Amino acid sequence: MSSEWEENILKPKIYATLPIPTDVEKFLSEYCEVRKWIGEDRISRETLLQDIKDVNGLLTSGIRIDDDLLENAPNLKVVSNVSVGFNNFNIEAMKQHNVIGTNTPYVLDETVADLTFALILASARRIAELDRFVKDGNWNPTKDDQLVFGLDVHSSTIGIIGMGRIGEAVARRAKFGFNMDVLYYNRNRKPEAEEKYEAEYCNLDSLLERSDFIVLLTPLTPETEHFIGEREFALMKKSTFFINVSRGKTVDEAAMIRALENKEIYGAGLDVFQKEPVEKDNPLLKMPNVVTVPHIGSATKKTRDAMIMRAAQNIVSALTGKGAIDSVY
Ligand code: 8YV
Repeated sequence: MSSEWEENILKPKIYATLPIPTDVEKFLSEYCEVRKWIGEDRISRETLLQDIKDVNGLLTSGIRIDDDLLENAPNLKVVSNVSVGFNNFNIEAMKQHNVIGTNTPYVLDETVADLTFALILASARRIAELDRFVKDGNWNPTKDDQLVFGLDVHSSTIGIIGMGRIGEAVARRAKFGFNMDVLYYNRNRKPEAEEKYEAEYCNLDSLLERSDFIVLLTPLTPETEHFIGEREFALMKKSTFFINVSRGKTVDEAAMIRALENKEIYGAGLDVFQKEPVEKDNPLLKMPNVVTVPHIGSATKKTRDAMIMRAAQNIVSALTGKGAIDSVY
């Protein structure tokens, strides 16, 4: 009967760059020797490259997986993202090094759709701005309260760019929760969504011209970098709100700032930014008609726990060859 020490020698080694709940660590330890970054701050690139020299699996999120890292980890077989987005993967390099890449789809769809609607409601009804207004003691008796008027969400038109699973969850809330007309633009038609939510497929320009709320939900790829820029903002109505819950770089942020400053659009709700954390002097942070949150799309305990368990299952399946995995290529 081999000792635990011998068993650990036999087990594949994995490295986690983010905190792991106890039940997930227990699950992983059954199959792997688990090593983890225990520093207070985000792990530095230098330390990471040092620590993963002999590991077989990497459990992470947002870390750039490129040739440099892969050269440094010759035994690496799998990188498991605790996120549905995988723009941090250099897929060609991973293929070259025969390293599997996995993500965490499905488990966050509803949570991200909730946050999307929170940004729609908060920007249209000026929740963040008026919360500050009240807390700063500016609420005084007035004859006419037009000062605090917002715009209606119910019965308006939503335009969803990127009708994937999260897009459909947003469409469902829009149709059945807010009696909104649903327009969508996507690489391919979604007959089911058209059926279920009376979602109207239209070309990008038509969606941009007709929508009261434009929701960007495309993954970040070389094709979608700066997908929304000067030309697209110029097509939008002056009463339109722009909502970004995808990635900061799918938008030309400078063009968005100009569109807001020139009142080409009415406001925005942003979960993601070109640079994260966003720079303290970013003009967006000074605009009362822009609601900003720190990339919290999937940030509920229940959903993040589900994401990290799914990522753990992916890494074990990839290393043991047993069970399904959410491979991204
Ligand atoms: C992640 C996300 O939490 O899943 C994604 O693609 O953007 C979020 O759910 C984020 O990537 C963490 O860095």
